[in-house]
This record gives sequence, C-alpha cells and structure tokens, in this order.
Amino acid sequence: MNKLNISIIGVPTDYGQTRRGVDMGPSAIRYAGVVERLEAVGHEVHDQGDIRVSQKKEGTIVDKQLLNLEEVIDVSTSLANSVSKALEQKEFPLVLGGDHSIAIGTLAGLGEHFKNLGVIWFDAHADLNTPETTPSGNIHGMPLAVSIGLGHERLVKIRNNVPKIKPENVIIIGARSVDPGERELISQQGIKVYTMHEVDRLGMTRVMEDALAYLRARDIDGLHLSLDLDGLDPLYTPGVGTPVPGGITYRESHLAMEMLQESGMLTSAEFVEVNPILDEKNRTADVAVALMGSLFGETLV
Ligand code: HAR
Ligand code: MN
Ligand code: MN
Ligand code: MN
Repeated sequence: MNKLNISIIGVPTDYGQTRRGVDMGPSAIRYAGVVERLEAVGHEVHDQGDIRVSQKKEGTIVDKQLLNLEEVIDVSTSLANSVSKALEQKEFPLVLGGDHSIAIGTLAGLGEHFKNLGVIWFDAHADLNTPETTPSGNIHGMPLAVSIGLGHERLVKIRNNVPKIKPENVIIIGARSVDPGERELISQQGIKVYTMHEVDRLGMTRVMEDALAYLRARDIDGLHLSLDLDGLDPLYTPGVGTPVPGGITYRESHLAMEMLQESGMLTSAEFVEVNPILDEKNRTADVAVALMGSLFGETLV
C-alpha cells in the first residue's frame, strides 16, 4: 500500500436538492471516525475542515429548472479552489458531501490538473440531467452532465476549464433510476454504464475488471471515484435522500473499493449524499467510512 497525504475537504451543502439534513453529512462522516480510520492504515491525514457554505437567504433567484443556482455556483467555486490547492500540495483530495451537486466543484478543480481524467460514478442515478431534461430542478441530478460540458453556462464554466472531463472516460456503476433525457445522453455521448442488470449478470468482480481495463486502455492520467451512498441498496445505506431499491450490496461495494485500491490508479475520491436526519444511528456514515477503509488499503490479515 502506497502511503498518501490525504486532504479531507468537507462540503456541508444541501443546495443541490430539497431534503434538509444532507448538509450534516461531513460531520456524520467525521463522527464515524474517518480520520482515525485512514491514519490507522498508515496514511497522513489532513482534515482541512469545511468549505464555507452560506445559510439560506431570502430572495435567491428562483428558477424551477435550477434550484439554488447561485448558491451551488458559490459552493462549487470554493470547492474547486480547495481541490486544486490540495493537488498543488501533492495531497490526495478526499471530499465529503453534502449532496452530489458538489461533484461540479470537485471535477472543476481536478480538471485543472488532469488532462485525461477517468471517473467512476458509483450511483443509483446517472446524474446526467440538464435544465431541459430535469424532472425536479435539483442540481444534484446534473453534475455529470455539467462536467462533460452540458447544462447551465455558469455551472459549466466554473474555473473556465470546459469540459472538465471526457464522456468516454466516465463509467457509471449501479444505475437503476435513469430518466429519458439521461438515457439519450448516455448513448449520444458514449458513456459506459454498468446498470444493476450488468452487476447481477457479470458480478462485481467482472464489472470492476472490465471498468479498470477500459480506463487503462484509454490511457487516463488520473482516476476519480465519485461515490453516491444511494448506489448501495437502502438496506445498507438508509440515510440518503433518494433511495432506490435493488442496489449494490455491502459486500459488492467493499469488493469494488478493494479492487480500486489494488489497481493503484486512484488519485481522488468523494463520498456524497449522507443524510444523518434520514439515517438510523449513523449507519450510512459508518458504511461510508468502512468503504473508505477498503478504498485506502485496510487489510484484515
Ligand atoms: N434523476 C432525478 C433528478 O434529476 C433524481 C436525481 C437523484 N438524486 C441523486 N443523485 N441522489 O444521484 O431529479
Ligand atoms: Mn502533508
Ligand atoms: Mn448522485
Ligand atoms: Mn444517486
């Protein structure tokens, strides 16, 4: 195991969706012992604390297709900054959400340092909506689209590097709730998706072997894991805002993390959508931290 300097960046935001409480995700994950867990593996861990997120103010611009647009732009811009800084200092960015809209900022920061970044998007959803296709107006359903350059101009242009990532370098794993507009983008943009059908049929081992081989063949210069806790079945991670049954198991998700660790390819990660208000005794944050243990090289013997 390669010893890393891990920079933890908390993003206490719920602006990407409408269920309150996901802004407490970073606290819940810290409370579940993330720093101690990663230090125990042998890494040097620097907790940078949280990005400053303003409290809801009256009179924010109302657009039914883009809820809390100004706030999401604010948070994404500061987060991109922090991620970029961590990379400049040769640290491994580990970003804790917050809802999945934070990936807009994370990828904007990463996009400045990696020219051919691979992305593994572990999620029940595809997060490929645009203001034209969104069924909800929630920006947490859009970050992948924004990062490949599609969506509201001001979101796409954060830090000016457009697009942040190439659609052919993206692999979605665990999808089981995909909207019609997203389906269209997937085929049009050549995004690789392992839905739950493929996970069931091939097994997680094959899915991860194929995914990693595909990215290696694309000659990526870095690999980001964006892990939405709703990718797992709600049996294991009930504390999420948009649970979808029929998801990835605890064991499959651990195996995926272990295989990512073994690959030696990972250069950044984010864990999102932990909502302690909807959770049962911090179970979802505990699972997030256990997965990070596997991802960062914990072994049993
Ligand atoms: N696709 C739906 C939408 O755009 C639901 C998005 C769900 N949320 C997430 N993202 N947790 O993965 O509103
Ligand atoms: Mn250091
Ligand atoms: Mn998501
Ligand atoms: Mn999701």
